[in-house]
Amino acid sequence: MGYRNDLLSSRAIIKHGSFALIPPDGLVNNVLPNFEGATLSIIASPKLGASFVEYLVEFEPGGGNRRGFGGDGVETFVYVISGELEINVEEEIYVLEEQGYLFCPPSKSIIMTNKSDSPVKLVLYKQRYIPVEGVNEPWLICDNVKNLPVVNYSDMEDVTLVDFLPTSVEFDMNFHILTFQPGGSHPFIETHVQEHGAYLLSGEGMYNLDNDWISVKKGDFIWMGPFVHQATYAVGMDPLSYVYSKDCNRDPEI
Ligand code: UGY
Ligand code: MN
Repeated sequence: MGYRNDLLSSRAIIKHGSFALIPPDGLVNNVLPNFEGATLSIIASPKLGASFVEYLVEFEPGGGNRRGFGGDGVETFVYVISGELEINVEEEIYVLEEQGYLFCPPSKSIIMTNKSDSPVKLVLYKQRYIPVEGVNEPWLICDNVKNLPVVNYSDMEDVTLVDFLPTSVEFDMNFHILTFQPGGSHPFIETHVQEHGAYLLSGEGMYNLDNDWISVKKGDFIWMGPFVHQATYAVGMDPLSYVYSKDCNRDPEI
């Protein structure tokens, strides 16, 4: 990297407990036990105010986590941005290609290995599962976004939505992809109890976060905390698209 060649500046905005915009250029590598051959950044954690932990991970060929990630009440989710990843859950083997994903229920852990000869880049996520009396544990889901239905979002043709997990009450989280054609926007500014961890897969937009309009683009990560204002206009030439988490199906504790 070497010496700086300009004034130090950043588009990052960190508002603990409210929202955060984390562009890729400020990310540093976090070394974690059991992750080998990995370049990894923690992009959301309870220290920020999030109730989950999210990571951007690149495993080089031969890299992985062979000790097991998640389990003991912690559910996990993997989305492959590029490359190919092998995941073992107990005796089963799952091979995730680009846009492949896997949700692992809280009683099981995942073993991740890059058996290919190119790097694999993924979004990794974990959250403590909230059990409910009389409701069964969720089940493992592994699929590829290419197989999922794409539906119009809120009766608009220039905004589309993909849901990754069943809307069934066993699941207390979901992942989705929202895509806005240039000029497309949310129909209103949302304010809701659920949190999001959103990784921008393509395009550019003006995003309203806590009622400030902020430029965002491909490669950025946005954490949206409970009740924070949120909505976007897509700008530029390419569709604005992001893969994001959302907690669901649970009555808050009092
Ligand atoms: O699902 C959502 O709440 C989504 N519409 N939020 C967002 O895009 N910020
Ligand atoms: Mn939302």
